[in-house]
Amino acid sequence: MTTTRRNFLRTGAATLAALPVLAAQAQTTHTVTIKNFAFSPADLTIAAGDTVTWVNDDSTSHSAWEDSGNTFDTGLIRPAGSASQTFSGTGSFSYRCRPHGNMRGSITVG
Ligand SMILES: [Cu+2]
Repeated sequence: MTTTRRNFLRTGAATLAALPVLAAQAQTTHTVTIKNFAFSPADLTIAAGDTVTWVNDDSTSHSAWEDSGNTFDTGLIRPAGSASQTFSGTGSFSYRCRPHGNMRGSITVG
């Protein structure tokens, strides 16, 4: 079978049209559980566009506060509560719980 120029162009256009769908499907929500005064997983690597949801399984309020204070701050998450943050750009972000500064974690956006 001969591939005509017209067929080639049609195939190429179909491939390009599928790309945004693939990009949308690649976005993932990751869960970080807060329990016993610790983030789990403490260190998490995600892709740009992904969302991290912190779920507080402890009986006291916690937060996830990026160290520089400029990238994200969930504010206090009450027991059984959760907070989410979407990371659009790449980078490495260390964070801590504001009331309990020894609770530490990191998000690496690759
Ligand atoms: Cu805390």
